Parts: sequence; structure tokens; C-alpha cells
Amino acid sequence: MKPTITAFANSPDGGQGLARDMRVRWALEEVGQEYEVRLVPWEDFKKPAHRSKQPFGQIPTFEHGNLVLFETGAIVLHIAQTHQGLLPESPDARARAITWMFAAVSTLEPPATDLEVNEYFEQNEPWGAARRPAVQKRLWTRLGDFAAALGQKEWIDGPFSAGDLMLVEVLVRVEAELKPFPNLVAYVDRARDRPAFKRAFAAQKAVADAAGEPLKIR
Ligand SMILES: N[C@@H](CCC(=O)N[C@@H](CS)C(=O)NCC(=O)O)C(=O)O
Repeated sequence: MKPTITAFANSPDGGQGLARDMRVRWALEEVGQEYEVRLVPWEDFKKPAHRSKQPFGQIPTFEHGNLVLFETGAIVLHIAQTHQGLLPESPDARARAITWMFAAVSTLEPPATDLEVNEYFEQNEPWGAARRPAVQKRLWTRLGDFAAALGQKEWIDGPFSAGDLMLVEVLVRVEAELKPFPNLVAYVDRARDRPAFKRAFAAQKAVADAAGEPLKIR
């Protein structure tokens, strides 16, 4: 039986890879696991049926048999732990890869999301523009720290892992901010070159193309 994930019926980014089902699609493609997709219309996000699977009324979710998961970090970790290819065999290297997954969602993603929120939802507030430089500075500090840790390595710690997958998926959300960090730009480009990334991106884009005009969220 294939797992089923949920995704936007009509993604606000028109299929540019920013909707977070991309992370899950990409992980499934990396390990060669086929999957089904259930599209959720925007008006159903906060309804009880969807909340029973995702308490915050968000996408994506992951269902496999009786197991229902939410939170992309947890979903990607589950996929990586139940298939070969996204986590190293050695316990120490595995623990380090998982550490980077947590760094992606708990250290890098919050300032990235803060910038997105400022861009999409706060620009028309009287204080929106004034807040932006501080938000941007916090993000740049984190990006600089990560750029230093990555250095000129191909991937963050040995072969490509679920850690890289989650890190890249955060970086693509703030691509315009990566320019001062050429090694981060090259890291994202390398990831985008992976056949599994391309397949996941194409599958997500096909849904958006079929949906027509992107969802307006602001
Ligand atoms: N921390 C969650 C974030 C999920 C998330 O923000 N999903 C967005 C789409 S990319 C969403 O559903 N937004 C609608 C909302 O938050 O109401 C995860 O990683 O799964």
C-alpha cells in the first residue's frame, strides 16, 4: 500500500516548489517510494476533517495504514528511517544528520518564515516596512552561520542526507537573501540538480498548472 500525502489543491506559489509538500515528495522520490496525493482546497484547511490529521490545519500530512503524521521534519525523518538512502548507517553519522534536520526546522526556518510573513502579510501595516531590516538581519546572521558551517563541502556532513534535504528546503524559501553567500547558492543548485528533486518539483508543478490561477492569500 502506498502512503498518501496532502497538498494544496491550488498552491499560492503556482508550483514554484515552496509549498511544504515538496519536502515530502522529494524525500519519497529519493528513496523510490511511490505515493498518492490528496489535494485539499483552501476552504477545507481548518475544517474538522483535515484538523483531525493536522491539528494546525496545514499541509502536508502523511498517511500510511493507520499511521497519520504531520510536521514535515517528522514526516521526512519517518521516511528516512523506514527506507534506505536518506540517513547514514553509522549511528553517529545518523545522529548528526538528524541534528541538521532539527537545525533546519528550529534554527534556520523561524527567521526565514518571519521574513516571509513580513513580506506577505505585514507590508500594508504602518509598522511593516520599519520591522523588515531587523527581521532581515536576524536571518542573515543565521545564513552566515550556516554558510560558514557548510564551507566548500558538497553536502553538510558526508553524503547527501535528509539533513541536506531539509536545509535546502528552508533555503529555497529565502532565495533572494542567499546572494551574499555563494556557497549556499551553489548548495541549492546542486540539490536542484538531483533527479529526485526534479521529479518532485515536476509533480507539484503539474498540480498547480492544472489548478490554474494561484490561490491569493494576501
Ligand atoms: N511546521 C509545519 C508548517 C506547515 C505549513 O506552514 N504549511 C503551510 C503550507 S506550505 C500551510 O498549510 N499554511 C496554511 C496555514 O498555516 O494556515 C511543517 O513543516 O509541516
